Amino acid sequence: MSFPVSFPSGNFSLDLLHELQSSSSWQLETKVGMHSRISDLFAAKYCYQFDASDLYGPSGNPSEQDIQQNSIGDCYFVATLGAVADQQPGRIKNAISFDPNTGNFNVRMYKPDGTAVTIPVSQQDILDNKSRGGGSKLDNGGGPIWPAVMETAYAKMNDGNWSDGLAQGYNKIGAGGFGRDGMVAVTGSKGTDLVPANIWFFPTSLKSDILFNQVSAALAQGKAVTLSTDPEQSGQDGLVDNHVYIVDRIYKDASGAVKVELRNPWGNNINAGEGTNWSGAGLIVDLNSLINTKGLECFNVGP
Ligand SMILES: [Ca+2]
Ligand SMILES: [Ca+2]
Ligand SMILES: [Ca+2]
Repeated sequence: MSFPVSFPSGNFSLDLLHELQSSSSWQLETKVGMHSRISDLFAAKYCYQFDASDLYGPSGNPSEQDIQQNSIGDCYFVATLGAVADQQPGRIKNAISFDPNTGNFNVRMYKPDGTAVTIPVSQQDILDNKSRGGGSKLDNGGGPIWPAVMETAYAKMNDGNWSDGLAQGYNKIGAGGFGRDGMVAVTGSKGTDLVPANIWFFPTSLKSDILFNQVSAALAQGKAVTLSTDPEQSGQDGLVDNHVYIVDRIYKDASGAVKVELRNPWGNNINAGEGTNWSGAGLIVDLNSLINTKGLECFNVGP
């Protein structure tokens, strides 16, 4: 739950009022001054717009449904966040801690070489992320803040000077990337890319079967999986080009065709083009078709 700045409950103000009623004007001035200083102290220590109770939804766990990418071009990062949230929620929860003494969320994140760093995300940083139309639902009417906290930490990790704002970091992460770039930032491992072009010597149906076995095994083992797209070389596959999706499921239909159930990190498929314009986030695509059009760049399987 999000509340505007709130104050500790109790009869603090009422008691003070009674005292003030029996004070001389000199005493009054002193006591009002003290009250104001004490209030400042309380405000500094206890009253934050965001705290640990705002991180997750009612389930107490992060979910892919908390992701809604808007104005920052980091689909590869927020799709990875969603995939990790659903498969390994503990990884997200362990990465974020709230410090009630500073109001900061401290985030463990990983550089491209896998080195762990801890990034402080302030109250103001979260509002800044919201105003930029970030990857949480905070800027879409409200929602759990963990994606905004993680995305802000990622921008800060990519910004050389926090004191002049985070434009540099947001521009860098918004310039695009691969699923593996998001995966290393969140988990410390780039994971494994499964690239159909690397098994070119097999016919499509065999490639499809190989990928089916690898991806279904990964999901069954609780690993996070994303899918990156390329512009098709022929036809249309229903997926936004140069985009990264969360892989929710892979299965064979009654005819044996391999289907992939994806979730768009936009939180919808509005203006997706290719005949897939609807308000829902999910969509199901045919893996053979993705391979034939060359619209499937790769799957990325996390640790
Ligand atoms: Ca958003
Ligand atoms: Ca900066
Ligand atoms: Ca496409």
